Amino acid sequence: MTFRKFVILTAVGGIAIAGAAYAEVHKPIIGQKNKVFSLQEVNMPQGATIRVENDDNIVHTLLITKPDGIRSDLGLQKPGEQLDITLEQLGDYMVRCGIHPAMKMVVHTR
Ligand SMILES: [Cu+2]
Repeated sequence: MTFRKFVILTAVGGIAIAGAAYAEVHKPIIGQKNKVFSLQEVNMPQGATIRVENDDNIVHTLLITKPDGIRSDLGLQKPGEQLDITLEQLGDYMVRCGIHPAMKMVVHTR
C-alpha cells in the first residue's frame, strides 16, 4: 500500500467512526405524552437509532411497519420506559401505538 492510499483509507475510516459516535451522542428522543408522540414526522439517516420514551402515566405499545412492509410489535412500554429503534432500511417507518390508534408517527430515512 502506498502512503497516499493509507492516508485516504485512514481518513475514510475516521469519518465512519465519527459518524457512528455522532449518531450515538445525538440519538433523538421522541416522547409520548398525553397519548401523542412529541414529533409526528422525523427525518433520519439510514442506520441511525431513535429512542422512544413513554412520558405518560399509562402503558403504550409500539407497532412498527418497516419500509419493506414487515410489521413488528415492540410490546408493552410502561411509563418511564425507553425503547431504541435502529432504522436499518431506507424509506418510511410507520410507528403507532397498538392501544391508542390515534398515536401515529412517520420516520423517513434517506
Ligand atoms: Cu398508547
